[in-house]
Amino acid sequence: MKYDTLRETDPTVAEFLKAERVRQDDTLAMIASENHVSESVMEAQSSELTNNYAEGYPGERYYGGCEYADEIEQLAIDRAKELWGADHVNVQPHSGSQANMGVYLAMLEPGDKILSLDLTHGGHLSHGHPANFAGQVYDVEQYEIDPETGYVDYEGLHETAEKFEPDIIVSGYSAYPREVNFERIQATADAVDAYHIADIAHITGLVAASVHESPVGVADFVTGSTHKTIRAGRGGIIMCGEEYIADVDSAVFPGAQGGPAMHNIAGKAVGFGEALDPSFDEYAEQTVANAKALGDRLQEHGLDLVSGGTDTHLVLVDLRPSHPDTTGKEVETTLEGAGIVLNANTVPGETRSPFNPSGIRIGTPALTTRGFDEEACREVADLIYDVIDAPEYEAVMADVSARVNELTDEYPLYN
Ligand code: DSN
Repeated sequence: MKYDTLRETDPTVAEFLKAERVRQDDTLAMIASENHVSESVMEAQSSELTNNYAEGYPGERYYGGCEYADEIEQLAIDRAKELWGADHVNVQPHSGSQANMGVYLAMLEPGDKILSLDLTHGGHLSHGHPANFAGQVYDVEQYEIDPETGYVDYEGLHETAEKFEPDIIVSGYSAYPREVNFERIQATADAVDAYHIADIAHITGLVAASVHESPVGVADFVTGSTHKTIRAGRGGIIMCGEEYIADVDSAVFPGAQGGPAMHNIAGKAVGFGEALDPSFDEYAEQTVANAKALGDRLQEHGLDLVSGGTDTHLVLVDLRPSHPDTTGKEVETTLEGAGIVLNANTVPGETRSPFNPSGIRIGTPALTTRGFDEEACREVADLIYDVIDAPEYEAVMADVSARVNELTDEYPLYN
C-alpha cells in the first residue's frame, strides 16, 4: 500500500491538526486534567496497533494476531504494577469513567448504594451524578467539602455512611487541592462494611512519585486515568488486590467494553516507562511546588483559594470574596483570549450555576512539563490576576498576551 501523508489525502484534517499543535504551543495549558505527553507516547498512540482486535487479555485472546499486543499490554501492566505497587492492574479501560464503571459492574447490582463527593464540591460525573449512568443505575448519596475549611468533611462523610449504609464509598476528586486522607475514608468504609474505590485520576502521577499519599493497599480498588499527571497514553486503569482480579477483569471485558484500544495501551506502556525514570519524581515534585507558588502569589493579590492553598497540582479560586461580580466563565473566556487556558469551576457552597460558576480551577502539570519553575509560575499568577482584575482594559490584555507569547517561546513544547 502506497503511503500517502495525511496532508496529501485529507488536507482539511491535516490543517486542523497543525492548528491544534500551534494552539498548544502558543498557549499556556492550565486545565488541571491536561498535560503534554511526549512525542514517543504520541508515536505509540498513532501506531498500527489501532488496527488490531485483541478482545481478552494477554495470552487469552479471542482473535489471532495478538502476539505483539500481548507483549505490549503485559509491559504496560508490569510497568504500572511497579509504578504504583499494585498486586493487579487492568490497563484496558478506555477512560477513567470506564475504569469506575468496571469496578461498579464488578461489585454492585443495579440499585446498590454509592456514597461519593458531590460534583459541585469537586467530585466527578462517574461518581454518581444523575446525568451519568452511575447516577441512573445506582442509589447515590453524597458527602461534601466543609465550607469553612475547604477540606473533605470526613466527619460528615462518616455520619452519612452510618445512616446510608453504602455498598461502595468513592474517594478521589476532580477539583480538590488538598491531600486526600485515604486511610480515614477506609476506616469509615470498614466501619460500615462498604468497599472503597479511590479514584486517583487527577493525581496518578503524584501518587506514582510518592508526592501524594497512596491509596494502593489501603482502598479495595484504585481507579484512574492515564493521561493527566502521569502523562502516559490516553485512557483509564484499575488496580486491585488478588481477590478481585477475576471480577474486575471480566467487568471490563466483556462487561463494559469490547476490544481494547491497543494503540492507547501502547501509549500507556511508553508513558509508564517514562514515569519509572527518576526524573519523573522531580517532575511531580516540581508540579506541586509550582501549584503552591502560583497559589501563594494569587493570594498575595487578594484572591481567595478554597482551603487556603494546595498540596497538589491544582488550585481552586473562589472569585466571590474578591470579585463578587465576576463569574468563573467570564474569567475563563477572557483569559483564553490572552492565551491562558483554564476552566471555570464550581466551588463548595456554589451560589451560581455549574455552567457559569463562581470559581476557576488552575493546574500546573502541563506548564511543568514545558519546564516552568516557581518563578515562572508566580509570573503566570500575576498575568492571571491582571486579567481577572481588569478584563475591560485592552492595554492589559495586550500586555498579558505579549508576555504569554514570550513565555511560550522561552519554554517551547515540541521540537
Ligand atoms: N474532565 C476531567 C477533569 O477535567 O477533571 C475529569 O474527567
